[in-house]
Amino acid sequence: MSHHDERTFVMVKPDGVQRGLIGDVVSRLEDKGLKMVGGKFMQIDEDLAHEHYAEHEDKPFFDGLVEFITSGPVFAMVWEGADATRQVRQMMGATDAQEAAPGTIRGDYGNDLGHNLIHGSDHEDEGANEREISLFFDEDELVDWDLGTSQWVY
Ligand code: RTP
Ligand code: MG
Repeated sequence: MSHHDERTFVMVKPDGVQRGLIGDVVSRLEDKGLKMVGGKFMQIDEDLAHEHYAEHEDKPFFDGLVEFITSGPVFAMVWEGADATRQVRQMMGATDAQEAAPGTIRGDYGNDLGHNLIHGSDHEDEGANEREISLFFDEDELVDWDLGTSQWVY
């Protein structure tokens, strides 16, 4: 990881998995030049959902949010690149998919506020990226590799 690079946590939510959009989301991040350094297809249990969304515990939508995020498998990922957290948030678009700009992932594919396809660490919440990465991944599940050194692709 070069000194200006940052890692961020990204997840295709159950609605995105069910609609077959894992590949599209991955493609967009690859096309942007970000680098995947971790990924796993998994089922989030109640405990992990509560921990991941702890900041929303007191909100009226919390129970529905936990129910949704545990309702089917997700694809959890770690992506690396310059300013990766902010870049991914920009590509995701607004939380409410109906308000998200065309060209953003939520704007192009998302249905509504609750079902918005993708999660990305909050860039305004200092350390959220590292916190979420360690919640979902062990250090040995992350791969340090260099996009620029393949001898097979040129
Ligand atoms: P996320 O954490 O899932 O990436 O989304 P976000 O940062 O854009 O939005 P956040 O404020 O963190 O909210 C987390 C998720 O809760 C659902 N939500 N429902 N019913 C409501 O008023 C409401 N507000 C938020 C959304 O699914 C949002 O992604
Ligand atoms: Mg959030």
